[in-house]
Amino acid sequence: MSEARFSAPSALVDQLTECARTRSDRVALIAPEGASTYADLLESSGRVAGALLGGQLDMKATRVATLVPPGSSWTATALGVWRAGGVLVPLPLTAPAPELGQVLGDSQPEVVIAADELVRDVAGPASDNRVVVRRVGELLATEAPAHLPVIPPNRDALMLYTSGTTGRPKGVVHTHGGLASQVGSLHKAWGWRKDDHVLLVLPLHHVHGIVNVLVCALAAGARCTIHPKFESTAVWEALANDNLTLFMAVPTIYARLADEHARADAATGKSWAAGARRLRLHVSGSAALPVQLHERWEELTGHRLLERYGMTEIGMALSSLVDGGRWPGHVGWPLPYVEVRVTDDGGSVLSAGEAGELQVRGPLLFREYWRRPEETAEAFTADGWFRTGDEVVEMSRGFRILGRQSVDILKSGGEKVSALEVEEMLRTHPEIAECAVVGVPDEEWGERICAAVVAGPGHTPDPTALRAWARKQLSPWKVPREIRAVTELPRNALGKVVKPRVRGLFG
Ligand code: MLC
Ligand code: AMP
Repeated sequence: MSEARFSAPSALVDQLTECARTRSDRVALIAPEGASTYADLLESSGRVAGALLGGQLDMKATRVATLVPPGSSWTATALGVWRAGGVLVPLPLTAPAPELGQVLGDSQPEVVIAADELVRDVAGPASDNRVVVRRVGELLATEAPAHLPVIPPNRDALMLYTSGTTGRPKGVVHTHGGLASQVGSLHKAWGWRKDDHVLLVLPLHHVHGIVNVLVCALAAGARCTIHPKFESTAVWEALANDNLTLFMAVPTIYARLADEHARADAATGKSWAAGARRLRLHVSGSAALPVQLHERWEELTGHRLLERYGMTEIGMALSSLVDGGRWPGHVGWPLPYVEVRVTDDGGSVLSAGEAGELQVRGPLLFREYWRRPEETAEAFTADGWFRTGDEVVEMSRGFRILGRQSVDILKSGGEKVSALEVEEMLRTHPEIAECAVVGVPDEEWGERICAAVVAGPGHTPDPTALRAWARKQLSPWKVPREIRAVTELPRNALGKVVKPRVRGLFG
């Protein structure tokens, strides 16, 4: 059940810079700012590194937060942070001020780099947390230094915030060596090559967009076209006209694309589908892909989606095969350098065909939850396996993901949401006495976040006003799409809220 062949990792930043040097005059990125070659990227990231170092020799894992839209500036900034020896903390672009403040307060960066148009969004949270804001344009105009530090593989590189079953989102810390292993694993499994051309439409605050798409492309010497925000028509046009070879997205995006295709006139639809057919691989992940959608995509484009399973803490763990071996409802087998096992509640290892928790081991894994030693320790078994919290079963056609062990971890449009975090926030509203947040199966979003609320004495909360209020506190994907006032929450004999019954309140 495992494949653990592995050679010692190099630092991700070395892979990226070495590859960029050999591919210097080739186009690396096609972004809203224009096309840039690998030489341009080395030059611009050197400038960012120089500006961040400001005469120091090495940032020595100082955190650098960024609020920059996907594009060549984002890429130069990320590579610049890594070349200077810093740790990249990419902030979600649409997070409201309180969430930006939480991440800045927890990660304690020295600086937040913001795009000109986003400086205003982060100014308040940054000043509350005494973090300096610098404009990306100013960094890109600095002179690149003659020497940059040597970065060891065990140096922290990337911190991504993820929701869990307890408390506020945690910072997941990946090292340069771990990320190099993630990239090496996907290069090997999916046959990345320098003539690949991938389309990026995903946000750059997750492993999916950062590692699987952008960094894998750059470390292969390939080309990445960047759409800073997903728009279905623009994606179809790119599939039809941009000579792409790879496309990767979450199921919600495939569903939206299929719907857009259904709305198009016959000639347009035909040219879109013909373009999509020419790619070598279409990949889906980050959430369960409904079998019906898998089949719909195949009918439309002739491609069986390659499904893979991953997690912020581990990168990618399971994947269907590039050459055959793709079955609807199955996410394939362990990727290179990944060991997996399935255990029961008591920790005994189960055999193929038996359902239990997926546990993962390997050099790709995160190093720690930032400054949370207890939660880090709890996430691993005594013998060093990471507990994913996902129920799986190994079948002859690959692994099947059966669902989360916790009812409080939800996935909406590929974004993870903690029901407890949303409940905690809703309870701070003066008109709400109690509430329960659940994920309701939904064709477009996978799960739709819904909240049942019990009003405090003398109050009649208005769901529309509540949603508007929640939008100011929470990232858009955490805001309940439906809020229903109830007189009481369904509870069991012990007084505990019964979430499946709450789910039943929503159609
Ligand atoms: C946006 N909205 C969402 C949402 N994203 N609501 C629920 N869930 C989401 N994920 C809200 C908007 O705020 C808006 O609210 C309404 O939905 C419509 O907005 P939109 O403009 O149509 O949505 P859009 O911005 O296009 O976003 C949809 C999306 C995006 C699917 C493109 O959510 C997305 O990029 N998801 C991918 C996330 C991802 O990369 N996950 C990987 C995690 S890593 P209103 O109120 O105004 O109507 C991981 C590991 C692994 O999981 O295995 O990969
Ligand atoms: P995140 O923590 O945002 O990285 O989300 C990781 C979670 O997404 C996993 O623990 C799974 O529950 C879910 N997930 C990722 N890929 C898949 C997939 N292909 N099928 C089903 N669930 C998935």
